[in-house]
Amino acid sequence: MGTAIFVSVAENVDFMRLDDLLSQEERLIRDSVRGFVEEQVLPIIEDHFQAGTFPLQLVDPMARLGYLGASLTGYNCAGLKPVGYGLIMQELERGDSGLRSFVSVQNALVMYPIHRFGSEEQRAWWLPRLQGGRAIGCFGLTEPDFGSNPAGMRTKARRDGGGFVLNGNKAWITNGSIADVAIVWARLEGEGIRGFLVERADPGFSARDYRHKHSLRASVTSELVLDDCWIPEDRLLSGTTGLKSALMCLNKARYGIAWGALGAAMACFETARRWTLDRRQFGGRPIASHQLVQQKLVYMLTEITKGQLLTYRLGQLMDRGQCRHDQISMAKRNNVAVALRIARLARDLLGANGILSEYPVFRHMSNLETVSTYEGTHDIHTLILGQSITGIPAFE
Ligand code: TGC
Ligand code: FAD
Repeated sequence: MGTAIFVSVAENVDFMRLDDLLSQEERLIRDSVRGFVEEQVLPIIEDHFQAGTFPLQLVDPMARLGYLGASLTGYNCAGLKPVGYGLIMQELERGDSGLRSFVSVQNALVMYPIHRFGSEEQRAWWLPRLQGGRAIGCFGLTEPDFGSNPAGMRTKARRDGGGFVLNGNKAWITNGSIADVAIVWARLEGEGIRGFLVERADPGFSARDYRHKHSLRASVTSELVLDDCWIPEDRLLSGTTGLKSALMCLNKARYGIAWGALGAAMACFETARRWTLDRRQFGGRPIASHQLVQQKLVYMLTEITKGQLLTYRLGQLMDRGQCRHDQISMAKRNNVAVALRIARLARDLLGANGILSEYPVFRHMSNLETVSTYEGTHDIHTLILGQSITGIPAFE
């Protein structure tokens, strides 16, 4: 009996038997993405992380496996329910946060806004290309002086003959320089914040990569420059009606991050558990036999399990169309914070070996520093929840 529990915890990090709640299709999705990550991601990801490059060769297989646009319907998209989509994010981030970021951005921040706010022509042109990995997208909301507070954005658009002229800078944009299309949020003169489709070859558009990052190294991060960038009239996402439209996209991405962070945490927990059972100090007993070490492992598994229950329930609510944005904030805030703490504890338990690239924990730990900041920092989600509890916004 003791051995059976031991084995099940080790294999799935599924202490509360969440598997029993998943449909057969969801279990298949989870296992298939896990297999993809083990076979095609883990053997190459560390080299890409060290080199500071995104593994572009994975885009085609991920497209074929249906990960791009997975939660959308029509246009070749898989039409998965939220839990199935979340499991894809979990397993991809078990590999690397940079890979999950790529898929998050393509799904939640590029395909979703085109699907939700675009015209039929925009959907028909872009969605099959983005789904098939023949086009890559990015999402430009943040600016150098407006990160947590995008409402202050300075990027402007004005109507000009049969189109728009855009001016401004977007900062820290995932996939920026490899994107064929950027969803750019700008203040349209007299009309408020709207979303625009800017293409790579548009005159006045350019992208410059950030170099020497210590985090999310297997991901492209760029600054976008819009210098009198002219785009035709049909590039407006006509359904966008203010900052709220951009925030709706963030909800989708934050939901995926809440699942993804658990994948990184599971990888760290599994590594630490194996390590502490093998590693011997003081009289030849495994370090896992010491109470302080067990306490750390218990913390890790408990927090992963609580995080799993949170995301599963969120998925159910999203499926029923009952999910509020403050509920998503709670899951993003909690799961990323515990994942970061779990990664740091795993690094600690591996001792000196914890800093080696032979083990994934330091990579996950440094990635999770970014994940804690993007899509709303930990403290911005604290304030969102504070407002929801008290009715009082404390942002200013
Ligand atoms: P506020 O006045 O509170 O709200 C304006 C309107 O929007 C509504 N709203 C939301 N609606 C849907 N979803 C949400 N999450 C919403 N949050 C607010 C709100 O009810 C209101 O509606 P209405 O009908 O009353 O007009 O807006 P605010 O300007 O005060 O902003 C609030 C705040 C601070 C929470 C918001 O600005 C925020 O979330 N800031 C954080 C910024 C952020 O998360 N940026 C992410 C950039 S993208 C990114 O990081 C990608 S990483 C990609 C990767 O995975 O690699
Ligand atoms: P700031 O807003 O300057 O915050 C700095 C600190 O101040 C934080 O601790 C914050 O919590 C705190 N703070 C700010 N306001 C308050 C307040 N009112 N009360 C208390 N504390 C406060 N953006 C995109 O648009 N698209 C992308 O694809 C994208 N990808 C990214 C990829 C990477 C690798 C990174 C690092 C960032 C990315 N971002 C992207 C940007 C990200 O969303 C922002 O970094 C984030 O929203 C925080 O903004 P900031 O960095 O300007 O920090």
